[in-house]
Amino acid sequence: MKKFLIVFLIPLMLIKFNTFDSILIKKEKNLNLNQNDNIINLDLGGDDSGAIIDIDSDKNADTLYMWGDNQYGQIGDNSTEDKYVPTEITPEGQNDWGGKIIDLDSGGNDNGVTIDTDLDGYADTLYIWGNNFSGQIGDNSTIDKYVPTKITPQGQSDWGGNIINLNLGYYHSGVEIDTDLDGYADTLYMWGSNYYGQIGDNSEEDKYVPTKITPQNQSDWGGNIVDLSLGEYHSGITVDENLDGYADTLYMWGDNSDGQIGDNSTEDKYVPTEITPEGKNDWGGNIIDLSLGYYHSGVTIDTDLDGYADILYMWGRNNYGQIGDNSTEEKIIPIEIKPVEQDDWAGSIIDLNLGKYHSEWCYCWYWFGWIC
Ligand SMILES: [Ca+2]
Ligand SMILES: [Ca+2]
Ligand SMILES: [Ca+2]
Ligand SMILES: [Ca+2]
Repeated sequence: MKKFLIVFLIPLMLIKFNTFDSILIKKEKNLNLNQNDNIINLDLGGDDSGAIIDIDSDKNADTLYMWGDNQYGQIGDNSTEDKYVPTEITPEGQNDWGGKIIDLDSGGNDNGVTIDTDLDGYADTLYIWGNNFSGQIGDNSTIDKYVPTKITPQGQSDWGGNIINLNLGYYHSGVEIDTDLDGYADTLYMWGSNYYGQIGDNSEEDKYVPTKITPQNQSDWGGNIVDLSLGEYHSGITVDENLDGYADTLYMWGDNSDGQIGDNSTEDKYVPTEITPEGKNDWGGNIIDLSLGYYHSGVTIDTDLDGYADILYMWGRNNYGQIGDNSTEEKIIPIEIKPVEQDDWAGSIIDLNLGKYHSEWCYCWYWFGWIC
């Protein structure tokens, strides 16, 4: 019998959906939820919250509710007044989203949704709103947006393919696009704060519009993009180079002040830089999960190729012992982490989720005790 293990590094901030459900059901009156309505996704970012709901019970989300802090217009209701109950949000002048809501993602003080307008099952349209201090909305300005604002690459009316994944960081943003419509992302756009090179375009100028990113001297990623993760000021992506459906290659870039890039240095990286464990040319298996914390990073690896991760590597800031190597010294290259006095995890690692040390502690207490 295979035993499964869920690894939570830094606190218990990944809370099961049924916890969210019960909280939301208490707000049933405000949400107008019917018995058959399904909560498809819930995302918490900054001090605001959002849920996407399937009202017409076709198993696809169609309705967005937002509530909480609205200082930067991140609720999207064309105001900056905090909302104390879930408030339905649509694009300006529209009664609905013009399609199915595929994904909701929360950045620091901005929020975004991807929409499938032609109902082929894939998102094709992106809206973002809220704080735009570093151009993280991507509308070629730094003016906060109080309503959902449609975003496309500069000079383009669409994304040239399907939006596979939206990832909003605190001050920078990214989307993965499937341009050849094979179901796998192949193209990465990033925008927003670039102070540490976290956009990856070999500059440190903020980007106010989505900017296509590839590894240096390459015109593409050499495979399918599997996962994008954004830390506070650093970025990482996993790529499936041999096209077997599993990521095998990791690129990291941006802030490296604590070694969170993992290239055995503390120099910021302005272009995607391939990372492997010390003394190795590859990860010795498939990369199952990539997660970037505030100033640290981690991946899980499936070494016996059964589809489940069995090894954990971590690196970066370690001032609170967040690396887990029984020290508080930063690690500038990926090192393998095991439980105390064990040779392995005695099971498969199902999920890896690194904390953003201030904010996600806060969420934890918010949900358990409404203390924040
Ligand atoms: Ca579509
Ligand atoms: Ca593709
Ligand atoms: Ca692969
Ligand atoms: Ca395995």
